[in-house]
Amino acid sequence: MYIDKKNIKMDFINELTTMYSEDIDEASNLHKYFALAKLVKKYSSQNWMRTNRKYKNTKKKQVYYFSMEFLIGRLLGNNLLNLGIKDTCKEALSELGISLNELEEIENDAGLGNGGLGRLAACFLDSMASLNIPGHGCGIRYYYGLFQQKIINGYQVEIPDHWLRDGNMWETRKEDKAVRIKFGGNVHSIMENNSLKFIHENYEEILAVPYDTPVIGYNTDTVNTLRLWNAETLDDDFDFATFNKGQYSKALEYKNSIESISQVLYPDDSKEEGKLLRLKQQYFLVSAGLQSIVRYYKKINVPINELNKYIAVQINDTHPSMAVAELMRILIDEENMTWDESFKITTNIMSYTNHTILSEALEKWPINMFKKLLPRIYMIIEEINRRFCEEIQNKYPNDTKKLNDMSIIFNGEIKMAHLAIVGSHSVNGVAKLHTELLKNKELKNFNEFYSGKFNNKTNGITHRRWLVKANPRLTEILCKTIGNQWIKNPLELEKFTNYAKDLNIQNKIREVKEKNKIDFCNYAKKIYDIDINPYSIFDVQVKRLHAYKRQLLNAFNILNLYYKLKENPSLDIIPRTFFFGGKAAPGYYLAKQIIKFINTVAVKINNDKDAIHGKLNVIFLPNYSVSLAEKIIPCADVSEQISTATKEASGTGNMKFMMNGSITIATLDGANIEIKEAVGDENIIIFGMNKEEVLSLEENKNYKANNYYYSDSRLMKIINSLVDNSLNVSSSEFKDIYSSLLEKNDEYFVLKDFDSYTKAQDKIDNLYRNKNKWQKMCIMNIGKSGIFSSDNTIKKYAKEIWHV
Ligand code: 26V
Repeated sequence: MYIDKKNIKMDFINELTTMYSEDIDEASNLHKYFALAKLVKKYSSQNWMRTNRKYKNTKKKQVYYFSMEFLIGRLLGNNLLNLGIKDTCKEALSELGISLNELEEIENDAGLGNGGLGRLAACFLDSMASLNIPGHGCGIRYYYGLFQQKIINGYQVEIPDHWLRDGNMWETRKEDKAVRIKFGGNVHSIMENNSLKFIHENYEEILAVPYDTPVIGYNTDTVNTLRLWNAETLDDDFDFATFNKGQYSKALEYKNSIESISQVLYPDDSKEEGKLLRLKQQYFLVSAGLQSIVRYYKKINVPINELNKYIAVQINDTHPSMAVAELMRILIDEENMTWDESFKITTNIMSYTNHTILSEALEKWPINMFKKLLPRIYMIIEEINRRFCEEIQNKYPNDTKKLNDMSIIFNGEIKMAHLAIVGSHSVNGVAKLHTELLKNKELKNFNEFYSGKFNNKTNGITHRRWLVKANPRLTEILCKTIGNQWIKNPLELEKFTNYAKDLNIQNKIREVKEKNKIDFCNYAKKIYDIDINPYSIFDVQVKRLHAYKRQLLNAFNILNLYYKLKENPSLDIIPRTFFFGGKAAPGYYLAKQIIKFINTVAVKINNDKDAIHGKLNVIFLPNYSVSLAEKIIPCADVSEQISTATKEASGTGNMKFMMNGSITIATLDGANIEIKEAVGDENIIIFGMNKEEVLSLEENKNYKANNYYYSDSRLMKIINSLVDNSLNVSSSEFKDIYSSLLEKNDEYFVLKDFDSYTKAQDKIDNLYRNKNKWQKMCIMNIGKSGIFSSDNTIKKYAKEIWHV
């Protein structure tokens, strides 16, 4: 479709008139944003229809990415970019006296995810559409996204994220495609035509209504679908009038209890809590998703006993792993297929991605709770497990340890990861190291049992959002230097490495960063009323707050620098601004203390102007989100990726920074290792223990955090400041941090890696002084970042797992 400036102007004015009966002078920015969003959706609607029709007619295999989280962020800028009309639209609006940037800022983030796992799902959707892969998202339409974070007096305060308040122009409600979901009740079996049939009775039935959002591919006609399900009562028209007063409010209570299923995203990404509502959400998602898929294929006359030729389902972490049992239920109970046939089809369809090896995050459900809510699903899991345990016993007779270790049901609990592994044909980790740890450690028994099932798919990020959209200045330099083919084929970014020593390009890269930094300083002044020196090194750690990510290590190094400066005010260091950003799970007390600690350090340092002479500045950016990431990452000189080796499955922020020309300071953890392999040792700063050292300390249990405290006077001073009054807060304020280090023996080896980290930070300071060398490193990082485009990752999923 050809769209020029004239069309856009006319269509936009039309849209404003029909929607609001307002002209440009009258309309608020909110209305202008809505009118533009509606218009952009309209521009994509022909292709959306054609894509769907094509899929239906050709019956090509389609992928369904099942995820409890899709951390999409804003869509306006991204959709304009992928439609190829962003510049035209910007000019058209500007001729009408409207700033596109301002309108983009109006959009609420779709924050339907916690962090890496949810953002990965969003990047994958973008790549699938851009690569013309028939791949759709299946998730929940949470009424409240991840909470908004305010920082009040240094503490995190959570505010509900009412992102749908003003409406959402991108979604379309498809009430005619609703399905029914059954909870509770009881199951009994009868004989019918010589076979056993299962009758589910006395259940409660609710309605799942899909809302579809177009996923527009870049520079292609493909428009895929993100289908998010909304929980509703079956009959919205309770005859309230006939109820007396008491029953009326009871009826409303009932309605609320049903709707609560899609009301709120669980904000915890660290600990499994075992909440009934979460279990309901998970079943709601998989049942709605699979029922609608099966209905679709029956409608287009696909033989259901060949469903595996037509679909692939990716299970994003264990959260949707009940998909295995739900598909079995549909095939057996509703399509009258045999167990064996159903199981073969199911495992052929399903594949599972693991995103964490932290044992506290592995999902387990108490049998009693599960059975009561999902009696038929429980029966099916029991049967899957019975057959699986039989196989284990056949293979390893008399090995009870193995049997207990591998069983799906054990000790009164259902282990969802085991269900996902048994019910899938592929299990993948998200970076080389992570997959290796799964295969040789955490899931060793399973890997031995199912040789060939385990594989690696290193994560990726969409370079369209994280480079083209987030960093237009760098994009322009890249296009002028190596052409624009890299946008379609990100591996072509490699060509940029030929310019690593080109002084002219080095200079341009430096200018881009400087301009981005100045923009950010202006933004920070406007939004937070803070002054930042754009000529300082921007050192950035933005990610969820978690002990293993070690924001504390970063903060300790800052305090150390501060104490050094106090002692020697003429210490020669390059001015640095340390940025932090990230949310803590509301119930994760230690993580919240770390936020308060960072803010306390910030107050202390930023207010000590005499001692610091503008050399140190610490800023905690509130409410880290996709849209804030898009602003801060293009300004970063230094990317902090400092998790304890073996704990970060992959990380994806690391890739976003690299792509924007930041230098990474990193441990040998997750995808950092692969970034190092790509850029070479001389273009990344590595420090700290490697996996062998961490594993050996963990296994031998011979780490003594106290020794580091007593033998390193810097650490002693820093740790003492947690509990004396030197930071001007109550001495009990940080007692949990203190005890996590000295009494609980520093689980994540902050003290152990401290010395190595400070040296790595000194190295950064030194390197930055040599402008040419630094710029050369930046160029190498940008040039080598193409392999971390999610396009590459998705191509591997498509070829090796989905076979599409
Ligand atoms: C975990 C849990 C635990 C139980 C309660 C609810 C809940 C909700 C979300 C999660 C997700 C944690 C897993 C996760 O986000 N992993 C991250 O996945 C990224 C993408 O693969 C990866 O880059 C990060 O290293 C990994 O931490």
